[in-house]
Formats: sequence, structure tokens, C-alpha cells
Amino acid sequence: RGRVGSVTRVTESTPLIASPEPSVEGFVREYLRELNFTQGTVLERASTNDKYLALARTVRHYLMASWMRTTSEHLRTQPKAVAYLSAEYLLGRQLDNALIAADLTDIASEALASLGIDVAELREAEVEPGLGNGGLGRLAACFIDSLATMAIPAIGYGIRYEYGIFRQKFEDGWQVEKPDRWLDNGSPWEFAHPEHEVTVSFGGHVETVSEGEGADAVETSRWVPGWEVLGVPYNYMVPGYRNGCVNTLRLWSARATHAFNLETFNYGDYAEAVRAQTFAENISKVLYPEDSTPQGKELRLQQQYFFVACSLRDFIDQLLPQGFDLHRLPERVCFQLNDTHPVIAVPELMRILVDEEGFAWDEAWEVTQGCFAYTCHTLLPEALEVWPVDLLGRLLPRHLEIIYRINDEFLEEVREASGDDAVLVRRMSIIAEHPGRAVRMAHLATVAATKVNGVAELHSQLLRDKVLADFARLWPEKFTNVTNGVTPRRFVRMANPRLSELITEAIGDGWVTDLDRLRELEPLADDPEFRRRFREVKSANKERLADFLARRDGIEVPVDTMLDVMVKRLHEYKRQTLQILHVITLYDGIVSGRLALEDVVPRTVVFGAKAAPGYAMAKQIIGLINHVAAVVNNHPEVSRVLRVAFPANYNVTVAETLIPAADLSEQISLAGKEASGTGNMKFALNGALTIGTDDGANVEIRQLVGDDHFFLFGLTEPEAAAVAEAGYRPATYYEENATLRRALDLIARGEFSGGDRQTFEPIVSNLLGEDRFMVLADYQSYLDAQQRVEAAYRDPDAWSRSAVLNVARSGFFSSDRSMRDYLDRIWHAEPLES
Ligand code: GPQ
Repeated sequence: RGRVGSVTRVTESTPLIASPEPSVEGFVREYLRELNFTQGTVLERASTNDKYLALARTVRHYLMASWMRTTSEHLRTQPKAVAYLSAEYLLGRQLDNALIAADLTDIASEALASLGIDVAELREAEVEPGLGNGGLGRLAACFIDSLATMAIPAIGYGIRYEYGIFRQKFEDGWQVEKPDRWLDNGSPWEFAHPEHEVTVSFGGHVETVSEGEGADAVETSRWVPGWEVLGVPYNYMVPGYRNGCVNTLRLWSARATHAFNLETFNYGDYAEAVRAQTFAENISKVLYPEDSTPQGKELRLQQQYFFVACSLRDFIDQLLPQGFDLHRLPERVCFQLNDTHPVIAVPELMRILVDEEGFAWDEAWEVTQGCFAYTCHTLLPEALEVWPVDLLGRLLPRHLEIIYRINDEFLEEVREASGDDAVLVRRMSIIAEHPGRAVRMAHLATVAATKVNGVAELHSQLLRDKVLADFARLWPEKFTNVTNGVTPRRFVRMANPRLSELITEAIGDGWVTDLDRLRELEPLADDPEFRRRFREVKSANKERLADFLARRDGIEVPVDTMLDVMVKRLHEYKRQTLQILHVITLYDGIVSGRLALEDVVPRTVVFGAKAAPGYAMAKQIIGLINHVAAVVNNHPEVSRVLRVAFPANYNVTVAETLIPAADLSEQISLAGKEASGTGNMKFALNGALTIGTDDGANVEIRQLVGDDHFFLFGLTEPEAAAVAEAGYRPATYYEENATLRRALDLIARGEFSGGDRQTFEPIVSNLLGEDRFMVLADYQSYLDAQQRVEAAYRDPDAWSRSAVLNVARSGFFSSDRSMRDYLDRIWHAEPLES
């Protein structure tokens, strides 16, 4: 089973109830007990939700003993643990994943069938917990899955948002956001532990107190907070794949303090007491829907401090033995900072050590530097979080003071190392002076962390050479790379059962936990029978997708065309615009008669994307895609060879149906802008070919699968940088390329907006004027690559050979491998012994 660990079966100290033995009869019994005794209903009267909840709880039983055992083993043996701090976990549905992890899929189906219930219908009843925006949140979910499957002592810490990422609807093709009420029907996967609530303080001021006399007197700071909230932990199981390890994800929910209410009640102001409660509970109310564009909102900083303060307290008070010497904290934990969102944990740990535990500053700093590591997920300067000093000082005055002292000592080091280079000092300072004074969270994280990593080779290199170059010169050994990965359990085994079966039949089932073994498929790429069966799987997956979209969205998707998919957050740097320009170019070619229908490879272009609610240009682009779709799909000729589908509310559940059906994966960001991408990996693992730029992890995908099985186009990062340096003028491309001109003119003339020229004017003028992400510069190269795609697709045997090779050569992109790299390069933790 590869390098996957498993957990000790027997614990000496803790008495545990065993989970039920897996059998169909046993499952029926457990299920009816849940339905009758917990859900309080009889089968004949049970709603779909009743039946779903009962099933979820039944599955839980089979994992429960492993969970308790893993937990008590951690407490008993006190191994070094990974504490993953992330403001987002984009988990996706839990039921199927739990069934697979517990190896109960068949038993559950049979058991429920004997009661006349279809498990498939109950799966649909689960509302996915969308507690993340996109790649960063989904990455955290993949990582905790892999850690559990490798039996690494690990805990995920985050926020239990009452509302996850908004539900997207389209009205006349324009995005409208609706609240995501994911908890309305109850969540059977969480366990609230109000008895372990943690108090978190905010506001107030700092007092300086003198201790000792005369020459021995020391001044110490004391934080006198202004208000408090409680954090209630909700535990979620994170089951490893059939290895007896079940780790914990602990999400914090905000409550008003009892004291707060009581005090107000004493004055007889009931309404005020309730208002205070609402105020406190706002902290975990809603996930901020901005992706890669921090908003600098006070409530967001409250969320960040809230969850890391809860998590540090929890780790120190609950997971370490009483009286543990905190000087040795780095032996017990690495707090991994998932981007800068949890970085306020750095001054918080300093505050705990210095103010509460009486550590000297230097001692505390040494411990703190040993406990944190930082992952950066971006290259866009506007995505780097900064907090205005006045805001931070108002909310967390003591932390601001600590940050200033960290900065003073750090800048002293810089001065010394640089011979007083004032420009360098200003550049590296944790405190920015312009436009206003603000704390640069990435600098704070880099100064504090043992290791700083990027998320793909190219990204890490650009971090070292550009974004954090000054720091990399000062501390070259701090910087490392860990290329992202995705969990093969959810994104192959669960999402693509047909492909999984085909693979398992060929090479056994070891690949699920040792994805490098997909290599053994390589020779089968040359086996015509295997390729035929591979194509059968693809086409069955297309049928499944067509069915799904017909039911879910009333969208009709032809099953016998090339499925060309671009799914990811809507962002200008990701360049959805480039793909819609290709669609428009095809449309224009056919309508104008320059392109004969029989010369076009029939394709269905599928988009899935949410735009941040305040990101006007992104919303424009969504509007454009939907309007182009309407025209293309309703055109009698064009629609015979070209369709555009844009199902609303793309989420993990949609991804699981869409990705296994895809032929072509669009990864077309401007080189040097996408840190890694992880969708790109999911597509390759499911046998789609990539059309992509030399960006993020695309670079590594191409190196592994080979140039012949990847459609590369566009400027490279150094080329794009050189063009920008020389002064980029997009209008030149418009003037010199007639095909491009026709496509842009169609938009400008209102072809897709009922003749109205204003509707999409902002997009056109942006492309002709600034075009920050060089869509026009890469347009022709992209068209040429699409031509190569068409030529390749015309030869089904060659195409499926490439597709099989994509699967066989993508084992590297398992998040198990990412975890191994983090363990070797950063965490240095070991699996629990079996
Ligand atoms: N990413 Cl900074 C996000 O999803 N949200 C963010 O706020 C930032 C980054 C993504 C990044 O754009 C992708 O390239 C990565 O693959 C992903 O994080 C995981 O590292």
C-alpha cells in the first residue's frame, strides 16, 4: 500500500466501543435504529432528508471507533503533529467519501435496497459544505485527506461559517448571489463541543506595568481587552482510506459570552443583550467570497484572529499534556499557515509565551520561529494581504505592539546584513508606509516562518526571484517548493468509478494510495482494446454528465462531441475571455462562410465559474459568456457543431461529474500569474488533454506527460515580463490580426447583446486599452493550438493513447506526494506506528 500508514489496533489505556462489523444485515439494523431512535420517524413517513441523515449517521458509526482510537493514540503517544491553519476548507459532499473510506459502498447500497431505498437519491440530498472559495480551500481539503490516509498525526483548524460560498444564479445571463444555507437541514457530520469553548478577546488597550525595583525594574505590557467572544469547536471526521486512521478537522463557531449577556440583563435591557449576541455571532456568519483579492474588512480580521486564537489555545490546552514545557513546542507541532489569512497566529503565540507564560522575548521568538511554516499561493501583488495599522491597533493593540517589536529586531538584522541600505530596509519592512501605514502579512509570515514555500516549481522560483527576492537573498535556505496535489480518493476513485474499475482491473487497486503506480498503465496506451475501453468510459461519463446537467440545469449537452472544459474562479488573469474569443471566432467563421461546418470538429464548450460579488469586470465576463452561449446555441447552423454550456453554481459536486467527462482541459492563464492550479491535475488524472500556457503546475504536467500529449501555447513568463517591460500595446494585435478584429468587432457591435453596443463596451475597451493579462498577445497562438487540438481529436486512437498516457504519467500529482514533500522538507513528522 505504498507509503501509507495505519493505526494501532489496540490501545491499552482507553476503553472503546467497537464499531459494528460490516455486514448487510448489520447495516440494516444500524440504519433503522438511526431512522427510528435518532431521527424519530418510521420508514413509511421518512422524508428524503430523514433517510439521508439516518444513512450519514449509520456510516459514521463504522468510522467512530477508529476516530476515537486515533484521537486517544495522539493524546497518549504525543507525536509531533501537523496543525494546518486555514480560513477555508472546500470539503465537498461527505457521504460518498465516508462510504468509500470505510469500504461500505456496496454494503450500504444492498442494505438500503432491501428497504426499498436508492442510495443514489440520498447522495443528492446532501448539501455540500462550501467553506472555501476555490483552489486554496480545496487544497486544504485534499491535504487533510492525504494526511489521514498516511496516518500522520494532524489536525485541521478553521472556521465553521454559517454561510459558505454564495449560491450563484443567472438572471438574463448575469450573476446573482444567493446565501448558501448549507446548515438548514442539519449537518450529520459535525460534533459540537460547547464544553470545550475558548474565550477570545478583542480591542481595549495595552498597559505598561513595572515589575521590580530600581535597576532591576522591567517594564512589561499587559493587554486589557475591550470585549470577548466564545469559540465553540465543531469536530469533523477526516477518514483515511481504509487504514483505521480518522483525523479531526476542528472548525470554530462564534458565540456571545455568557458574561456579556448577563451584565446587560442586569440593566434590564433584553433587546441589547440579544443585539450583543448577534454581534458576536457575526464573526463566523459568512465566508468572504473574494478570491485572491483581500478586502481589508474589519470583520475579516476578526475572523482571522478568532480562529487562530481558538486553535492555539486548543492545541496548547487540549492536545498537550498538562504542564508541558512550551519551550519544547517545536518538537510537538508545526503550524502550517495556509496563505497569510492565519498569520496573526504569529504575534498571538508571542503574546501567549511572553505575556501569559513569562518567557523572555528572545526565548519566545525562538520557539515561535520553530513552530510556523508559511505557504504562499499567489504572485499577484494585489493579492498580498495588508492590514491598516490603525484598524489592527484598534482590534488587537497588543498584537500590533508585538508586530512592531518583531519588525524592529528584523530591520536591525537587515541593516547589519546590508550595511544600512535604507531603500532595502523600507522595501523589506513588515510595516508599509504608503499609501497608509499597514502591516504586510506576507512579510510577517516570511520573517517568522521556518520555511516558506510556493505551490509549484515555477511559482516557487518566481517567489524567490521576484515577490520575496529580498528575503530569499537574506535567508536562501528558508525557501522551498512543494508542488500542489489532489486527492485520488475523491477525484478519481469516487468521482470516476468507471475509470477506477478499468485501472484496477489492469494493475490492481494499490494506485488509490500509491498513485505512482499509474505508471504501470503506460504499456496499455498502446493496447487498442484498452484504449477502446477507455473511450467507453469517457463516453459513459459524458452520458452521466448530460443526465446530470439536464436534471440540474435543464441544459442539453450532446454526448458525441469533444467536451472542452474551463472551470475555475472567474478572474481576468485566468483568461476566460481568451476561450470565449475562440468560441466567437468559430461562430464568426461559420456564419461568415469562411469556415465550412464539415471542417469543424464538433465541440461542446463548458464553463463553470463564480465571480467575486464586487468584481465588476469578472461579472461582465460571465454576462458575455452567457450571451454568446445564447446566440451560438440558437443558431441553426453553428449549433450543429458548437455548443456552449454554462451551468450556474459550479462547486465541488459539479466538478466531480464534469471532470471525468472532459476531453480537453483549459489551463490558459497568462504565464507567471497562476501560482499552481489544481484543476489542471484533476483533468489530467481523469484522462483529459490539456491546452495550456507554461504557467503554474502546467509546466510540470507537460514535463511529465510529454510535449506530444499536451497543447502548449502562449508567451512564457520571461517573454511576458519582457513585453510588459517594453510597453505592451494590445491595439497593435487588433490592428494587425483580422480574425481577432472581427471577433472583437462582433462584441463591440452588439452581436451578442441584441444590438446594444454599451453592454459589453467595458470588456472591449479594456482589452484594447490595457489588457493587463495579454489576452490579445496570446490570441493567435491559442487559435493555432486549438487547430492542433482539432487535428489530434480527429484521430480517436491517437487521442485516447495520449489520454491514457496523461493518466499513467500524472501520479506525481497525488496530494499524498505533496504531503510527503511537506513532511520531508518542512514538518518532519512521522506516521503513527502500526
Ligand atoms: N488561490 Cl492567494 C486561491 O484559490 N485563493 C487565493 O486567495 C489565493 C490563491 C489558489 C491559486 O490561485 C492557485 O493557483 C493554486 O493552485 C491554489 O491557490 C492552491 O495553491
